[in-house]
Amino acid sequence: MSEGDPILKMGGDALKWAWNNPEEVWKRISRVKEWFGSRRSKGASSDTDEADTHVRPGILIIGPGGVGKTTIARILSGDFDRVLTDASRDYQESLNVEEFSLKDDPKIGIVVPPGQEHRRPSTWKELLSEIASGKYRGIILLNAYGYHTFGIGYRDHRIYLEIASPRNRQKFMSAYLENRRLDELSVAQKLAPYVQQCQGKLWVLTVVAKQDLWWTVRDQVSQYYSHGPYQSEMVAMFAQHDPLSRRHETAMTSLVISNFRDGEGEILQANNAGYDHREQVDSLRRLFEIMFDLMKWEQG
Ligand SMILES: Nc1nc2c(ncn2[C@@H]2O[C@H](COP(=O)(O)OP(=O)(O)O)[C@@H](O)[C@H]2O)c(=O)[nH]1
Ligand SMILES: [Mg+2]
Repeated sequence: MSEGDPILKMGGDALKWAWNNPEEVWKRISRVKEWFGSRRSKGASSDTDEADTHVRPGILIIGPGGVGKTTIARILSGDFDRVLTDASRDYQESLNVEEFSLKDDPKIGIVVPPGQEHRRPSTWKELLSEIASGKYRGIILLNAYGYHTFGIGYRDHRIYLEIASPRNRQKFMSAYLENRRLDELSVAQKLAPYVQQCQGKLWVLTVVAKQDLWWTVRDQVSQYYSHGPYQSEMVAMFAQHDPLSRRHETAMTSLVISNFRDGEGEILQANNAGYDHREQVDSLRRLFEIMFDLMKWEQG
């Protein structure tokens, strides 16, 4: 692919790396695909799965709305073309549970429930009880340090209307980010009892996406997820369980490099200067390495 490629010019999406390194990507993807396609380790499987002809989910991707769930699901199912071509489109809230079948095995899927608060009760209930019953081998818990994309103009947002006047974009952003980080915590809290109930082997991978938007405060972010309130939630989630049957990892990454805009296209925060293509490549590489590690642990 030359630099003049029209898809690359659509802008915003630095999965150019994937585009420019197809061999390396496919090597990695095929290992991940193999893993998704393998049977779960003993103890986590159930007999009914054998006869199940429906999409059999292996990995659950969960998190608040707008954090990047659909994007990471596409990357993990090898759907780079769609990630590239969709980058220029407006954000679409996912209304239903999305199932991404890995390209050549329709029986294996990645399940992505919608994240918006008002959509949670109906779609999450079943998924949560499936976690407890051991249907998933792993959960990707997606966060974005509060940078949750939303679909309306920021001045119409409930959080904007709640801040004391004089209101402005900056005040909105700090209130919004704080509020959304609390929502990330509430997702982890909600998940905890079901993860505790699950009898078999189960890994949880915390992915903190949108690194390109919080790169300048990365020490703070890393502190927040590895020592702060988020970590306390994770400790609670894994309490009272045989450490051999649980594993938690954290990966910080940028799935896409793009400005943070509201639903009307206004830039609320530019992606951080100093975060470039190379940082993103490294972050995606680390994400894949962690996944290979989890794969080995699962089979061990
Ligand atoms: N800047 C930036 N934007 C991202 C990143 N990951 C996803 N996005 C964007 O965030 C928006 C929401 O992503 P999506 O995958 O639809 O979120 P979902 O609601 O959790 O499924 C989309 O416009 C993505 O392009 C990232 O790492 N950095
Ligand atoms: Mg989605």
